[in-house]
Order: sequence, then structure tokens, then C-alpha cells
Amino acid sequence: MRAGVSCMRYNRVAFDQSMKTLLVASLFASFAIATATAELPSVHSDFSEGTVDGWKFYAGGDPGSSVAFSATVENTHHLKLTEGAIGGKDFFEAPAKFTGDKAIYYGGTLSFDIRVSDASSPTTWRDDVVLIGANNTRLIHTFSSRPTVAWGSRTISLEIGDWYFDTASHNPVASSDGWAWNLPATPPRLATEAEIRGVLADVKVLLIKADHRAGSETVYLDNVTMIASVPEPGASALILGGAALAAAFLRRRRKVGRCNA
Ligand SMILES: [Ca+2]
Repeated sequence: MRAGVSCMRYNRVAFDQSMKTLLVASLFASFAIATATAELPSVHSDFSEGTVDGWKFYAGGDPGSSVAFSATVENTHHLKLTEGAIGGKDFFEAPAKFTGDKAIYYGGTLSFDIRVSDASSPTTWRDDVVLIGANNTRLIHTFSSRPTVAWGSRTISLEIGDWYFDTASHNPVASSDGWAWNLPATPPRLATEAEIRGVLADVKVLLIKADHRAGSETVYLDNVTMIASVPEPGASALILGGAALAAAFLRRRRKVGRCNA
């Protein structure tokens, strides 16, 4: 009899605790699901604010070249680089939001829209996109086709297979500012996963080439987007926390079930 009363009291307390746990677990679970189904971390420049959004002309190209916001042509609100002279190799340089610790972007993508004012007399330069990491380590991507006078979208995987690896010392031709941009006709080799992760862990510079022909030109850029392949570490911890609470609730329910039996 005493054992029965004790078990009833235990059941009531256990039931109350279970309900509280269920409530907390539900809140946690819904928050975790909302977080997990939310968009993956990303960085974006679509120039919709009507500014260059921090993008600039990479020093080392033509002294007379410049990067500016442009609202003309068909892609309203984009970036354009106008070559002031024929000579150095010009790049768009991404703002700070595209640099720093981008480790969670391994396995993600980098994409953008690009077009050129004149596709004649293409150069043989092969470094279409360059990611510079610590100690001048560089990941170099080469387009399989040239940009054209019409807007075209490019998507590059931030993982093994799409990036060549190089360091300044491996490059045979150096430009005047000490960087070596002119790759040999055959890029050195594909970057390894460790090398790509190494550069993404500490991105110093992201460059997109704006020099695609032997002669002056204007290059247009829009919708630059980096998307990660995994949620932020904080979101993962939240999901694990929700799962742990749900597990604790299930354990407690089983205990109550045994008392009733
Ligand atoms: Ca735009």
C-alpha cells in the first residue's frame, strides 16, 4: 500500500517534471529545427544599395583603372571596372565580409555574374579567381570558358577539384608589386583538401579578374555570393542541445512506465 502511494506521488512528480521537460524540449526542438532549416551562412554583394559595397580595384593592375558602382546596362545595380590603360592585370578585390575565417565555407560555393564590354583578343591569363590565404598561399580557379558581352553566371565549388594551389615562390613571373600573377600555361597542380581548408581558414584576399583581353575593356560584376555547406557552429550546438533534452524526456517517460507496471 505504502509502496503504491509512494509510486502515485512519484508518478505525479514525474509527470509534472515530464511536462516541464516536454515543454522545454519542444521549445528547444522548434528553435533547433527553425535554425537548421534556416538558410546556410552566406555572404552577398548585389550592389542593390547603390554603392560599391566595399569592393575596390586591386593595386597592382593598371594605375588608370578604377572600380565604380554602375546602374546602367541590363543588370541594374552592379559593379564595373574600367581599364584606364593597357598593361597590368586588373582584379576586383572583395570587401572584408568575404575574408577572414571562412572555414565553414569548405564544400560550399562561390558564384557571381560577369560580363565584358569586348570579348575579342582574349588574354591567356588563367587566374580568373584567386583566394589568398596566410603566407601568400593561393588558390587559383580558371574558367573553362571566357566571359562574354552578355551576363553569364559562374559557380565555383569551394572544395577539392576546382582550385589550383600555388605560392608566390612557385610562380615564374612576378608583377611590379611583388605578387606573381602570370601563371604558366599549365597551372601547377590541383589543390588538396588540406590546402583549400588552410586558405579558407584565414582568407586574406579574394580577387575576381577584370582583365580578359589584350586591350582596354570594361568588366561588369554582380551577385557575388559565398554560401557555406554547414550551419554556424552555434546552430549545431543548439541542435545537439535540443536532441539531448528530447532524449532526457524519453528516458524519464520510460522510468514512469516502469513504475506503473
Ligand atoms: Ca545587382
